[in-house]
Amino acid sequence: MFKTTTGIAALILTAGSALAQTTVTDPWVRGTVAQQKATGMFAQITSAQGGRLVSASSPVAGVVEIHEMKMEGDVMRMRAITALDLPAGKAVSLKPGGYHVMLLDLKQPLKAGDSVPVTLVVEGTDKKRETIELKVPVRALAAAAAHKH
Ligand SMILES: [Cu+2]
Repeated sequence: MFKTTTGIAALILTAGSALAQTTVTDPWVRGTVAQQKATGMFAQITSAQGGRLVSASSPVAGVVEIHEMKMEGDVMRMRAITALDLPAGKAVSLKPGGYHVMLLDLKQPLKAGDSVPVTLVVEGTDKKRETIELKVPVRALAAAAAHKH
């Protein structure tokens, strides 16, 4: 009896800590206009024990990539990266002009007030993968910081 109880408690503890590993705060997606096929998702991501954002997906986009912005000469360009490092306990900002999750091949325009399901996969330093399901609100397309390829 005692052994069984201990086993269950240990399992619950393990599951609980795995879920709490990564926190995503203030996620949002930039709204799009008709015919626009790509947009960015932004958020603050904190991994308690450290890890890497290794993939993202969303039912509204045919392709989802992790992007960084880099100066090439005097032109700011974005490119896909295979993973985004999340140092332990440090909030990493995904924001316009910086890292972002790129939603490509959009199936429909995204309007302010909508919410978009996005799944993030974070690989911990122990190689365990954590899946984070988000409902991300869409914010109006801002005039500043146009997001173009
Ligand atoms: Cu991008």
